[in-house]
Amino acid sequence: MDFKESLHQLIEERLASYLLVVVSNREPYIHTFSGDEIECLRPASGLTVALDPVMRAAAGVWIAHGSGDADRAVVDSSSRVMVPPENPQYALRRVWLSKEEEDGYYYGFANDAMWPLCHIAFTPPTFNEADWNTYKKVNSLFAEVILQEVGTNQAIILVQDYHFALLPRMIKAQNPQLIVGQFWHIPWPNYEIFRICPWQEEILDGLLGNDILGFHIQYHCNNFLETADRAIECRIDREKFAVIWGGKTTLVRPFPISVDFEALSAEASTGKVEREMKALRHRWGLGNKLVGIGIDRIDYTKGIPERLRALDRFFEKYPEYIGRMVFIQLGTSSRVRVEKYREINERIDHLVEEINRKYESASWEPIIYVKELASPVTLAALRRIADFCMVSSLHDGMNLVAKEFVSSRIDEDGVLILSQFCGAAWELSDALVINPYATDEFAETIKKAVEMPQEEKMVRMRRMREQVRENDIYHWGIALFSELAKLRP
Ligand code: ADQ
Repeated sequence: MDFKESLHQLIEERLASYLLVVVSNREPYIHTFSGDEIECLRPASGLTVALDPVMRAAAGVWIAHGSGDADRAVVDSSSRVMVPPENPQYALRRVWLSKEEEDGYYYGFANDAMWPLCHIAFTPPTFNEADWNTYKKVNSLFAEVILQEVGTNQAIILVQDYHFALLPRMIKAQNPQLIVGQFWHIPWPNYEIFRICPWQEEILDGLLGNDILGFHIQYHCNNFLETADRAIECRIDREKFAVIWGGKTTLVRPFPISVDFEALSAEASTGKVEREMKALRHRWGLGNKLVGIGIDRIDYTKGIPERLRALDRFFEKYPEYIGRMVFIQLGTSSRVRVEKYREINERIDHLVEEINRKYESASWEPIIYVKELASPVTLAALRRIADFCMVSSLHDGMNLVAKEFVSSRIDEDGVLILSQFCGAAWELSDALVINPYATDEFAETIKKAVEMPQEEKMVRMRRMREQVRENDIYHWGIALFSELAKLRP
């Protein structure tokens, strides 16, 4: 039986009498107007891939911020719409936020305080009291909706991410019978960093409302235990890996997230992807040049300037590659209402221009920077035409781009250059692991990647594919839901 089926079975057999509620900021289905028509979009994220089938099997409720411009047009009087549209199986309950609420809670506290606080990328958080108050307000708004949806049912609530640090305590205080788990998709920093947060105790108290708190890797779990130990008067049970606070226990566990390996592998060999590979080669005049790729949401944590500097150093030291190699950086902008994001966008623009000007000729430039949100087919084609893929995050919970690259390489070719500061580096030890801050070493690693013997490339890629196949997104779901199932009385 494959992991997908086992996950269904687990939900049907062990959690059947429970209402399953997922809470996330981002919705799994977004309705938008396209002329007079309403379109339903599915944001491609690992989380939706894993939890959508689970929610279908469990006929649960997914609660999320209704952010599409046509979202209100399709819901019933309780702000619910059944999804997926073509075969409705579970309820999507939308929570409406005003522009001020979205600014303070999402762009403000979540993305301008919690995000930089948890990522050690030397970008200081902005602690704004008004944003913090809005964050609290929005967390309580979601808490009310959850309690309303649950009513008198037995329920398992699975909260997603750093947008809802206070929510678990709020719902547990109102209904202690609920089984509450949270998955934290980003790193947890060490105590020296976390203690700069003026509201550290409230945040920890909120998170310790969970029965289970999951991170990607053990290292982040350890940081969390150390933080709790030093910041509040709790007890740490190192045998059980748990925090005891106010007489209640929170288990802290690693659940390394992943991708749908089989689906990505199958997609990579389709005619559509192969046609797109040809089209991309033609569009960028790749000929027989060596091709490196980077695929990112533009964020200061992703180490994009560091990657560009390493490329600059590579061409400086090894001019024989001038004209023979191109690096394609695909970047989609995000959170541009936050100043730090506008700054990183500008920095990258300048660096690309500077490096291209330094090395370009009439018929070639070293960096092709494409600012677009690419389709799954284009992404798969790009991953397949690459000789190497660079993932150089300064700090990252997991980084799915690394696992997607490996999953698409059905030819077992291609080299992954991977930052040691990504969660993925703990699993993909056959990548060429780099420190993105060490520019010279990074440049040497690019050389090693382009000169790696074919046999070595294949051995490494085969082993990485095995690792991702054995630990796919369904495996993640099984691990998480098995732990939640153990908490039933
Ligand atoms: P993110 O910070 O968003 O996720 P990541 O895990 O790398 O980072 O996922 C990014 C996703 O966006 C990938 O699926 C990628 O293919 C896609 N993507 C990036 N650029 C794109 C583009 N230009 N066009 C189209 N798609 C693009 C957070 C944490 C991570 C953690 C995930 C999941 O920061 O550490 O791995 O959640 O838990």
